Parts: sequence; C-alpha cells; structure tokens
Amino acid sequence: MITNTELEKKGNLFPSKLVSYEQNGDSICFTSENGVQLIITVVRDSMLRFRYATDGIFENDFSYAIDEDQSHGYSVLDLTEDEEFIWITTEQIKCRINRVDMRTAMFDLEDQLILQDELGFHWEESFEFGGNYVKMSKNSMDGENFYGLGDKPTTFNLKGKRLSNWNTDQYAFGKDLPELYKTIPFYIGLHSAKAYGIFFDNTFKTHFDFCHERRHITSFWADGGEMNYYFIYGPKIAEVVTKYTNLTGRPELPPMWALGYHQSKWSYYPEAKVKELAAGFRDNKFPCDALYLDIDYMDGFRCFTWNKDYFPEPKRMVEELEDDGFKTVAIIDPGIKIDEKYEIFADGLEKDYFCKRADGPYMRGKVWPGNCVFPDFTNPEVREWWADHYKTLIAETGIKGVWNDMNEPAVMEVPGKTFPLDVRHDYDGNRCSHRKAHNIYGMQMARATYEGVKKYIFPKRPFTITRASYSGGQRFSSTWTGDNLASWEHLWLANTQIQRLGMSGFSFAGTDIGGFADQPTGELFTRWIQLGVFHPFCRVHSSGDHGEQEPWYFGEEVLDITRKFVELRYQLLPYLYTAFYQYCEDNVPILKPLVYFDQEDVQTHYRADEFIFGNHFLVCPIQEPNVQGRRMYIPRGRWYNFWNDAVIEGGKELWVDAALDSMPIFVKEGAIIPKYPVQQYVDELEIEELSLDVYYKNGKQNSVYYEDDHDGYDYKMGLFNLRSFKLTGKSKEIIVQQHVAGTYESNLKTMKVTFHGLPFEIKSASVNNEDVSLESIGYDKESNTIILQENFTDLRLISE
Ligand code: MIG
Repeated sequence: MITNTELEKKGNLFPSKLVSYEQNGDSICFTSENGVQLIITVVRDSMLRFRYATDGIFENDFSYAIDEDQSHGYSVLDLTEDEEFIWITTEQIKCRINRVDMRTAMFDLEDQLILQDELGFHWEESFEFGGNYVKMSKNSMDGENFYGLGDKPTTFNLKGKRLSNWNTDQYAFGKDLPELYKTIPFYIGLHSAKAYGIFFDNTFKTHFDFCHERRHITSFWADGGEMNYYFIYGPKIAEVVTKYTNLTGRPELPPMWALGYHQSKWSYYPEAKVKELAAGFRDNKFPCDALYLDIDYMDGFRCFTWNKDYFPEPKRMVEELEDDGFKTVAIIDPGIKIDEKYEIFADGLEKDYFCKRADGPYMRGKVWPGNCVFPDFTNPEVREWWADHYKTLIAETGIKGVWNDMNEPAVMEVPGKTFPLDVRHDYDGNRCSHRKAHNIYGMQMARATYEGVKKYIFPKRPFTITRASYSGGQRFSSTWTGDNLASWEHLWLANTQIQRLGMSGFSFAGTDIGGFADQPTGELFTRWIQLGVFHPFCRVHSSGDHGEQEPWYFGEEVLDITRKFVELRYQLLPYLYTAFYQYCEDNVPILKPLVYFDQEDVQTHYRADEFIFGNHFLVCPIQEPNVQGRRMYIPRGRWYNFWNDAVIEGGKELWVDAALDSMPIFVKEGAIIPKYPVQQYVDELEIEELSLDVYYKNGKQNSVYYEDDHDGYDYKMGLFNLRSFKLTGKSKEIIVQQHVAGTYESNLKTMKVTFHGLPFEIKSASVNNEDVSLESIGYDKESNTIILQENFTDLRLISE
C-alpha cells in the first residue's frame, strides 16, 4: 500500500453501490453494481467470515488452517435494512453494510463501535500473475493496541509496526525483522477495554500495517488470493484467543516426557559422544528427558538413513539411552538428495512426488545433501508416502520424536533463499504456484511427519517439532523460534516471541536456550534457563561451532543454579501438564501475557516482560547482565513471592531482588499448586505422594489438577482424573474441597498439603466432615504441612 490516501484511491478498484443481497442459510451474499460480491458468513454469534470476489467467481473454498472440529453454530441471525444500511445481528454482535460502497462496520450490542472499514476492501489487478492484490484498511480507534502475529521478533504490542509473512530461514535474525519462519496472519485489537481478532486466512505473502503508515489506520493485504478474513469478537482477549485457537485447532496432549528438559546440539556424534552426554546428565544429577540428533547422524544428509561409522547400531543405542531414561529425537529435512542409488529419491521420482517448475523440470536446489529435489507436501498422496517412511525410524529403530527443519522451504546460495515463485504445487487438488503454497509448505511437511510418527509410535503419543508453519500448524507439531543468537537482546526476544506465539494459538513453543549462534556467558546461559523452564517447550540447542552448551560446561555455580531451576520445572510438571490439558482441551494458552490476564488495566497494554505461567504463576525473567534484581509490574490482585512467601498487593511497579541464583516468581493468592518430587526424567519414580502447595486467600479460589498415564490414549477413553480444588479462606479458618471427575487409578496414595500464608495457628481439623486429631493427619507445625488420603473431599482447618 502507499502512503498517500489520494494515490491509494486512484491506483485501486473499489466496490460500487450495492444492488442486491440474498441470504442463504448462515451466509448473506451482497452484490455491487460493478460486480463485486461479498459473502458474510455467521460462523458463531461472535464470529463472522468475510469473503470478497471481484468478478463474481469465488475460489474453491479450501483452507489448510481451519480445523474440521471447530465449534460453529449461532443462536441468532437477524437481517434487517434501512435506507442507508443492511444490518446483520447475532446474539453478540452487529455488522453494518453500507449501501453506497459496501463498507462494513462491527458493533457490540451496546452499540459500541468495534471496528470499521476505512477504505475497506479494494484491489489492484495483477497483470503479471493474474488475480488481484487484495487489500483492506480499517480505522483504528483512539488508544487502540495490537497483539498477535506469531513469531515476529519485535515489541509485543504491535502498534506502529509494519510486518509481513513470507516464511524465511533467518540465521541469527535481528530484532524487528518483518518476516521469520512462520506465517500466522492473526491479530488482536484492543480498545475501550474490548478486544476483537482478525484472522486473514490467505497463504500468499501477506502484509500488516498497524498504524505505521498512517496513525489511525490499520491495514492488511495479500499478493494474491482472496480477501478472506474472520472477525472474532471477545470482548475479552482470552475469548478472542480461545475462539481463534478453536477455529484453527490445537494439538492432542503430548507425552509428558516432551515437557521435560531436552538437550540438543548441531551435532552430537558419534555414539560415544552421545553416551558421554547422557552420562553427563545422570552424573551431574541434572534432569533430562530427551537428546537430539542433528543432521550428521544421516548418511550424507540423506533422510531416513544412518551414518554407520558414527552410529553402527542405532537401534541398540536408542534402546540403551531409553533404559537410562532418555528419548532420542531425530531431525528430518525436506531436501532429498539427487542420487539414483538413494531409494527415496528413486521412488519419489518414479511416483512423480517432487515439486516441479512451471515448464516441467524438477525444482532443484542446494541444501545440506548437495543438489536436492523436494517432495510436494501439499499433495495428500505425497504426505502419506512421507509418513510411511517413518516406519524405519520410529517402529524399527525406536526414535521417539521427529524434528523438521529447513521447511520454509530453505534453499542455499540462491536469491530469496527459497523456491522460485513459478514452482507448481498440488495444494490438495487446488493446483497453484509457489506464491500460494510457500507459506504452508512447512506446515504440510510437519503434518505428514506427524501422521507418520503417530502411526508408528502407537500406542504411545507422537512428539514432533517444526521450524516453519502456518496458522493451524499447532495441530500437528510443536515449534521453536529458529536460529537465534547468544545475546541479551535475544533473551528479550525469546520472552516476547513465546508469549506472542501463545497468543497466536501456538502454545507448544520454545527457543534455543542459550542461543543457537555464538556462545553465551555462564550468566546469560543461567538467565536463559531461568526463562526457558517456564516455556512450554524447554530445549538447549546450539550450532556447536561456538563452543559447548551443556549445563556443566560453565562451571560449578552455573551448573548448580541451572539444576535448581530445571528441578523446579520437574517439580511443576503436574502443574504444567494441567496447563497443557487446558490448552489442548479448552484452547487456553499456556502462557498468558499481562494484557491477556487483565486487559482493563492499561498498565498491561505495553508490558511484556512479565507473564502468567499456567493459571497462577507470575514470572519475570532477568534480561540484563550484572544485575541483582529488577523493576517489574505486579498485576492487580495479591501475590506471594515464591521464594519467601511475602505477600504483595499488585497494581504497581516494584523492585524485586534476583541475584544470579534467583528470578522474580510470584504465586497468585488462593492457588493450589500440584508438585512432584524431583525426578531425573519423567516416570523415573512411581509417585505415591503428590504435594499440594496451598496459598491462603481470604475468599474463594478454584484450581485444577489433571492426571493420566503421561502417554498413550487411555485418557481418551476416560482414564484420567480432573481434580478440582475449591479453597475458601476466612480469618480463622481454611477449607479445601476436592472434586474428582474421571476414573483413572494412579499410583497416588496421599497428598502432602503445605499451607502458605495462613494468618492463624491451626488448632483443630476435620476431614470429610469428621473431626480428626492433628496427629492423625501428620500435622507438622514447623512446615505447616499435613498428609491426607489422595481422595479426600473436604478439609477444614480451624484456629480454635
Ligand atoms: O542450515 O540442522 O535452525 O536448529 O541445528 C542450518 C542444522 C540447518 C538450522 C536449524 C538448526 C539446526 C541446523 N539447521
């Protein structure tokens, strides 16, 4: 788009006046005098979809992003008209369509204007490629702020930014780059304490301008395809995010081991080195669940092969690692080496599964194996073929997870670092060029990988991770933020990016802890681990050519501190797993930025260092060298300092001490936090006693704890427990009630309940409505703990 509104108007085509409209079920089609059609579909009472066609022909309605299982259906759809406008009213919103120019405006039912077209829909014909450049501009309201857009490495609040989506391999990316590895064309607008979302479901290169070009205008446009977007009403950010996530889907529950600490490097080889690494963790009593094999495990970088010099017996090695509590994860790239003797190349050639140029030759490009061809993952047959190749890796060799890289797709030594635009793709039967398929190539590769791993790991659960993705890719894979740098700025970016991904439906994400390129100091490594243990995905990874990045490499002090934080993550696994359950089941992001937590508090609108982990933890990383603490914002409510139980009234900025062995962590009052003992890896111990940390509140608070087998699918048949805890605190009494839904029989026998911040001395107790002696519940005055049967339903502690 261009800066001058006059020029913008002249260079573009616009819908003219409305001549007719017609309702067809949940959709209303509007037609203008110059042949523009707009279909508005009521997806839900709070969600409308807008599609425009400029010459009366809509594309085949196909999207890789939308989840088939999304909830839809509305309770009200009223279509009314007056002289100037047509109105669509649902149970939650009103949409106004202007008869003169088809511009639209959205209102809530209190007639608060939420969003309205400025120029509205307009387009420019593309002579070179056919079709149109499709554009939309909206008025931005006073004080409006913006969030979302996936992995962008920029300030959390997007106001004033211009960004675009074209999946790119960005080694050592810089702050404020407009494009990275992923395309998530979804943002949230917030003004007047009300939030809405826009999901622009278009896989061509897309662009977003948040009051950058013109201070009161927000616009989005694409280099091709349809103007096809969803308007999602909140009014809470939380509702926008969960509705968007429901629309584009969320993953199945990962196996619990995937939430442990993972160690990676480019590359650990040969076998002796991997074994030494494994021993390093166990010898140092540093918990770890997974080790990663980067590209050097392959034979000449050929996918699904092994370098037999480095790894003579992969199956045996993987088994031995497993005996020691380590899962092995292996990388798989999309480039297939051109080599007639290489079976996958020969087979793919015969089956015609590789991408081709417009005039017929194969798409050839250089990646790690040298000259390569690339499977067309947008072809469902190719995906199935690819999935089947995981049989050897997973079923026969025992690899437990797969890591997809280079799937932007990345190509070396060529301008643009990717496929030329003329490359042809199947796009699930909607044949197109790379202009349309580029941004979903990585997601479709991850999808094929997911299907394969899932098939061959059954009855266990799959674990996959991908670098490139598109909206909805969270259904198939976790992700990491790519090739970052060992710098303090990148630690800051890591924090912003993972929160942003969470707001964009992609909770299962992490960064290369410590930085991929360059080497961190022990201090930076420590601070990064402190943040990383609060990220849904927690993996140390580095390029390997800048020195080592194992936790013991930086000396005793760093080892001790980082161990303490990784142990904390392992203690909090039941809490984190519960947050995953709520994400996978209820679409709730695992990390909640402050603005998500309390959008009515304007202090939160530009705050992004602090975030909520799960439902009850407030965390704030230290992002600067040589400091003994920092100032941070404590959101409204009362919070316990995790380290010393000091209670703080929020709604203010505060200095918090945090020497290198500490970081600011707070727990919301009323919370009940489930904890495991420290383990060296998930399921090392049969856990018979769960700790419950109860943080007193004068009032009521609910908490939940989800438990199942940590792997497998029995939970889908009801073999899980959802334990809901209700805390009621009074000045001289505290009541904790437990309700258990589900039929899972765990090893759990007892709960060790610790009370924090009790304002009275415990004198008497009742359990399940019967008076009991304090001795009988193992009351320990010093630590304020008691022991209960795991199935207790009602606990009362009284001061008299
Ligand atoms: O061109 O597989 O982001 O994590 O270690 C580099 C080697 C290719 C880039 C990935 C990185 C990985 C590396 N890969």
